[in-house]
Amino acid sequence: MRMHSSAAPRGPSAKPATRAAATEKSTRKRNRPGDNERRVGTARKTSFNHAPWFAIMLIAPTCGTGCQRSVGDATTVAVGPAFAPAATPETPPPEVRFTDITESAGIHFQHTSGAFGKRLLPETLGSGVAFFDYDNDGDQDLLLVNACHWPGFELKDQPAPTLALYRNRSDASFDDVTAATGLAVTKYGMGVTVGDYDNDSWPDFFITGLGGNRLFHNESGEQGGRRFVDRTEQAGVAGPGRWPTAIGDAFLAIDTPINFSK
Ligand SMILES: [Ca+2]
Ligand SMILES: [Ca+2]
Repeated sequence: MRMHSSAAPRGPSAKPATRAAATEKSTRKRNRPGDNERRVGTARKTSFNHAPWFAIMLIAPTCGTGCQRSVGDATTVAVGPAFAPAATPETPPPEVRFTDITESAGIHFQHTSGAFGKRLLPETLGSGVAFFDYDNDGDQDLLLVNACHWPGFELKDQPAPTLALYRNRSDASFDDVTAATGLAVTKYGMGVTVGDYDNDSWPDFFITGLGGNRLFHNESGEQGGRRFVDRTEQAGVAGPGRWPTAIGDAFLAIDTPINFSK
Protein backbone atom coordinates (compact mmCIF):
# COMPACT_ATOMS: atom_id res chain seq x y z
CA MET A 1 0.00 0.00 0.00
CA ARG A 2 1.36 3.42 -0.97
CA MET A 3 1.23 6.20 1.65
CA HIS A 4 1.13 9.92 0.82
CA SER A 5 1.88 12.84 3.15
CA SER A 6 -0.60 15.72 3.11
CA ALA A 7 2.23 18.24 3.77
CA ALA A 8 4.33 17.25 0.81
CA PRO A 9 4.20 19.59 -2.23
CA ARG A 10 2.40 18.20 -5.20
CA GLY A 11 3.09 18.59 -8.90
CA PRO A 12 5.86 17.55 -11.29
CA SER A 13 8.31 20.22 -10.06
CA ALA A 14 8.13 19.08 -6.55
CA LYS A 15 8.88 15.43 -7.19
CA PRO A 16 12.71 15.67 -7.73
CA ALA A 17 13.20 17.71 -4.56
CA THR A 18 10.99 15.43 -2.61
CA ARG A 19 12.79 12.36 -3.90
CA ALA A 20 16.18 13.94 -3.20
CA ALA A 21 15.15 14.75 0.32
CA ALA A 22 13.83 11.31 0.84
CA THR A 23 17.03 9.81 -0.54
CA GLU A 24 19.18 11.98 1.71
CA LYS A 25 17.02 11.11 4.70
CA SER A 26 17.24 7.49 3.87
CA THR A 27 21.00 7.74 3.45
CA ARG A 28 21.39 9.49 6.79
CA LYS A 29 19.21 6.86 8.37
CA ARG A 30 21.30 4.04 6.91
CA ASN A 31 24.58 5.78 7.82
CA ARG A 32 23.98 6.30 11.47
CA PRO A 33 27.05 5.98 13.75
CA GLY A 34 27.90 2.34 14.34
CA ASP A 35 26.06 1.17 11.28
CA ASN A 36 29.25 0.01 9.61
CA GLU A 37 30.21 -1.97 12.66
CA ARG A 38 26.74 -3.47 12.88
CA ARG A 39 26.75 -4.38 9.19
CA VAL A 40 30.14 -5.91 9.49
CA GLY A 41 28.93 -7.76 12.56
CA THR A 42 25.83 -8.91 10.75
CA ALA A 43 27.87 -9.96 7.79
CA ARG A 44 30.23 -11.84 10.03
CA LYS A 45 27.31 -13.38 11.85
CA THR A 46 25.77 -14.44 8.56
CA SER A 47 29.05 -15.91 7.43
CA PHE A 48 29.45 -17.67 10.78
CA ASN A 49 25.92 -19.15 10.59
CA HIS A 50 26.61 -20.57 7.16
CA ALA A 51 30.09 -21.79 7.93
CA PRO A 52 29.08 -25.37 8.85
CA TRP A 53 27.11 -25.69 5.65
CA PHE A 54 30.02 -24.49 3.59
CA ALA A 55 32.25 -26.92 5.46
CA ILE A 56 29.90 -29.79 4.77
CA MET A 57 29.61 -28.78 1.14
CA LEU A 58 33.40 -28.82 0.88
CA ILE A 59 33.85 -32.06 2.75
CA ALA A 60 31.00 -34.09 1.28
CA PRO A 61 32.24 -34.27 -2.33
CA THR A 62 35.71 -35.09 -1.11
CA CYS A 63 34.47 -37.92 1.11
CA GLY A 64 31.89 -39.32 -1.19
CA THR A 65 33.81 -42.53 -1.56
CA GLY A 66 34.43 -42.95 2.12
CA CYS A 67 36.99 -41.32 4.36
CA GLN A 68 37.52 -39.71 7.72
CA ARG A 69 37.85 -36.03 8.47
CA SER A 70 39.08 -34.35 11.62
CA VAL A 71 36.75 -31.67 12.87
CA GLY A 72 37.98 -29.36 15.56
CA ASP A 73 40.85 -30.44 17.72
CA ALA A 74 40.11 -34.09 18.50
CA THR A 75 36.80 -35.17 17.05
CA THR A 76 36.99 -37.64 14.22
CA VAL A 77 33.87 -38.16 12.19
CA ALA A 78 33.40 -40.94 9.74
CA VAL A 79 31.68 -39.71 6.64
CA GLY A 80 30.46 -42.21 4.12
CA PRO A 81 31.04 -45.96 4.16
CA ALA A 82 34.59 -45.68 5.46
CA PHE A 83 34.64 -49.27 6.73
CA ALA A 84 32.56 -50.85 3.99
CA PRO A 85 34.20 -54.03 2.70
CA ALA A 86 35.88 -53.76 -0.61
CA ALA A 87 33.74 -54.87 -3.47
CA THR A 88 34.54 -58.38 -4.54
CA PRO A 89 33.48 -60.02 -7.74
CA GLU A 90 30.47 -62.26 -7.37
CA THR A 91 31.28 -65.91 -7.09
CA PRO A 92 29.27 -67.83 -9.61
CA PRO A 93 27.26 -70.72 -8.17
CA PRO A 94 28.85 -74.11 -8.64
CA GLU A 95 27.75 -75.83 -11.77
CA VAL A 96 26.61 -78.93 -9.93
CA ARG A 97 23.17 -80.39 -10.27
CA PHE A 98 21.66 -83.40 -8.60
CA THR A 99 19.24 -85.59 -10.48
CA ASP A 100 17.13 -88.28 -8.87
CA ILE A 101 18.24 -91.50 -10.58
CA THR A 102 17.05 -93.85 -7.85
CA GLU A 103 14.63 -95.67 -10.10
CA SER A 104 16.88 -95.88 -13.16
CA ALA A 105 19.78 -97.03 -10.98
CA GLY A 106 17.75 -100.04 -9.91
CA ILE A 107 17.36 -99.11 -6.26
CA HIS A 108 13.92 -100.13 -5.05
CA PHE A 109 14.48 -100.11 -1.31
CA GLN A 110 11.59 -99.02 0.87
CA HIS A 111 12.10 -98.23 4.50
CA THR A 112 9.77 -99.68 7.10
CA SER A 113 9.38 -97.40 10.10
CA GLY A 114 7.72 -99.93 12.39
CA ALA A 115 5.33 -97.26 13.64
CA PHE A 116 2.17 -98.74 15.08
CA GLY A 117 0.44 -95.73 16.59
CA LYS A 118 1.79 -95.33 20.09
CA ARG A 119 4.26 -92.68 18.95
CA LEU A 120 7.12 -94.24 20.84
CA LEU A 121 10.51 -92.73 20.12
CA PRO A 122 11.70 -95.60 17.88
CA GLU A 123 8.62 -95.10 15.71
CA THR A 124 9.77 -91.59 14.89
CA LEU A 125 13.32 -92.47 13.91
CA GLY A 126 14.66 -93.36 10.51
CA SER A 127 17.55 -95.63 9.66
CA GLY A 128 21.09 -95.09 8.52
CA VAL A 129 22.76 -95.60 5.17
CA ALA A 130 26.36 -96.14 4.16
CA PHE A 131 28.33 -95.91 0.94
CA PHE A 132 31.26 -98.30 1.08
CA ASP A 133 33.15 -100.55 -1.31
CA TYR A 134 32.34 -103.91 0.19
CA ASP A 135 33.95 -105.94 -2.66
CA ASN A 136 37.00 -103.70 -3.11
CA ASP A 137 36.43 -103.21 -6.83
CA GLY A 138 36.86 -99.46 -6.61
CA ASP A 139 33.17 -98.55 -6.77
CA GLN A 140 31.16 -97.46 -3.79
CA ASP A 141 28.26 -99.74 -2.96
CA LEU A 142 25.15 -98.85 -1.01
CA LEU A 143 24.02 -100.34 2.29
CA LEU A 144 20.59 -99.37 3.59
CA VAL A 145 19.51 -100.15 7.13
CA ASN A 146 15.91 -101.03 7.70
CA ALA A 147 13.61 -101.27 10.68
CA CYS A 148 10.83 -103.83 10.94
CA HIS A 149 7.29 -104.13 12.12
CA TRP A 150 6.68 -103.86 15.83
CA PRO A 151 6.16 -107.29 17.46
CA GLY A 152 2.52 -108.16 17.17
CA PHE A 153 1.98 -105.83 14.20
CA GLU A 154 3.66 -107.85 11.47
CA LEU A 155 2.03 -108.05 8.06
CA LYS A 156 1.38 -111.73 7.54
CA ASP A 157 0.90 -111.48 3.79
CA GLN A 158 4.16 -109.67 3.11
CA PRO A 159 7.78 -110.66 3.60
CA ALA A 160 9.52 -109.15 6.58
CA PRO A 161 11.60 -106.06 5.82
CA THR A 162 15.34 -106.61 5.72
CA LEU A 163 18.59 -104.75 5.30
CA ALA A 164 19.54 -104.05 1.71
CA LEU A 165 22.90 -104.03 -0.07
CA TYR A 166 23.26 -102.77 -3.62
CA ARG A 167 26.42 -103.44 -5.61
CA ASN A 168 27.65 -100.68 -7.87
CA ARG A 169 27.97 -101.86 -11.50
CA SER A 170 30.10 -98.86 -12.47
CA ASP A 171 27.52 -97.70 -14.99
CA ALA A 172 25.21 -95.66 -12.75
CA SER A 173 23.21 -98.74 -11.89
CA PHE A 174 23.19 -101.17 -8.99
CA ASP A 175 22.44 -104.82 -8.41
CA ASP A 176 20.54 -105.95 -5.36
CA VAL A 177 22.94 -108.39 -3.66
CA THR A 178 21.18 -108.49 -0.32
CA ALA A 179 20.38 -112.18 -0.33
CA ALA A 180 23.60 -113.19 -2.09
CA THR A 181 25.70 -111.53 0.60
CA GLY A 182 23.71 -112.95 3.52
CA LEU A 183 22.10 -109.68 4.50
CA ALA A 184 18.43 -110.61 4.27
CA VAL A 185 18.31 -109.90 7.97
CA THR A 186 15.26 -108.52 9.72
CA LYS A 187 16.07 -106.11 12.49
CA TYR A 188 14.80 -102.88 14.00
CA GLY A 189 17.97 -101.17 12.82
CA MET A 190 18.90 -97.53 13.13
CA GLY A 191 22.51 -96.43 12.78
CA VAL A 192 25.38 -97.95 10.82
CA THR A 193 29.10 -97.48 10.71
CA VAL A 194 31.72 -99.08 8.47
CA GLY A 195 35.22 -100.14 9.41
CA ASP A 196 37.70 -102.94 8.96
CA TYR A 197 37.72 -104.04 12.58
CA ASP A 198 40.00 -107.06 11.98
CA ASN A 199 42.39 -105.39 9.51
CA ASP A 200 41.95 -108.00 6.80
CA SER A 201 41.48 -105.24 4.20
CA TRP A 202 37.80 -106.07 3.78
CA PRO A 203 35.37 -103.51 5.23
CA ASP A 204 32.92 -104.71 7.87
CA PHE A 205 29.97 -102.83 9.36
CA PHE A 206 28.19 -102.42 12.66
CA ILE A 207 24.49 -101.68 13.09
CA THR A 208 22.79 -100.24 16.15
CA GLY A 209 19.12 -100.60 16.82
CA LEU A 210 16.27 -101.61 19.00
CA GLY A 211 16.66 -105.15 20.32
CA GLY A 212 20.46 -105.10 20.20
CA ASN A 213 23.35 -104.32 17.89
CA ARG A 214 24.83 -106.41 15.09
CA LEU A 215 28.37 -106.74 13.80
CA PHE A 216 28.76 -108.14 10.28
CA HIS A 217 32.09 -109.50 9.15
CA ASN A 218 33.05 -109.34 5.46
CA GLU A 219 34.15 -112.83 4.33
CA SER A 220 34.75 -114.78 1.14
CA GLY A 221 31.61 -116.09 -0.49
CA GLU A 222 30.75 -118.36 -3.35
CA GLN A 223 32.33 -117.90 -6.78
CA GLY A 224 34.75 -115.30 -5.51
CA GLY A 225 32.03 -113.06 -4.15
CA ARG A 226 31.68 -111.67 -0.70
CA ARG A 227 29.24 -112.43 2.09
CA PHE A 228 28.62 -111.03 5.54
CA VAL A 229 28.57 -113.19 8.62
CA ASP A 230 27.03 -112.06 11.90
CA ARG A 231 29.90 -112.03 14.42
CA THR A 232 28.02 -110.09 17.07
CA GLU A 233 28.10 -112.67 19.82
CA GLN A 234 31.67 -113.67 19.06
CA ALA A 235 32.81 -110.05 19.34
CA GLY A 236 30.64 -109.37 22.38
CA VAL A 237 29.05 -106.21 21.00
CA ALA A 238 25.37 -107.10 21.06
CA GLY A 239 24.56 -104.58 23.76
CA PRO A 240 21.82 -104.87 26.34
CA GLY A 241 19.16 -105.76 23.77
CA ARG A 242 17.24 -102.64 24.59
CA TRP A 243 17.83 -98.97 24.98
CA PRO A 244 19.33 -97.56 28.19
CA THR A 245 16.71 -97.44 30.92
CA ALA A 246 17.89 -94.14 32.37
CA ILE A 247 15.57 -91.32 31.33
CA GLY A 248 15.10 -87.67 32.18
CA ASP A 249 17.23 -86.36 35.02
CA ALA A 250 18.57 -89.84 35.72
CA PHE A 251 20.07 -89.94 32.21
CA LEU A 252 21.75 -86.57 32.71
CA ALA A 253 23.13 -87.74 36.07
CA ILE A 254 25.07 -90.58 34.49
CA ASP A 255 28.77 -89.87 34.98
CA THR A 256 30.15 -92.90 33.19
CA PRO A 257 29.75 -93.82 29.52
CA ILE A 258 26.91 -96.17 28.67
CA ASN A 259 28.37 -99.55 27.79
CA PHE A 260 26.32 -101.21 25.08
CA SER A 261 28.42 -104.38 25.22
CA LYS A 262 27.07 -105.62 28.55
CA1 LIG B 1 32.16 -102.03 -4.89
CA1 LIG C 1 37.43 -106.74 7.78
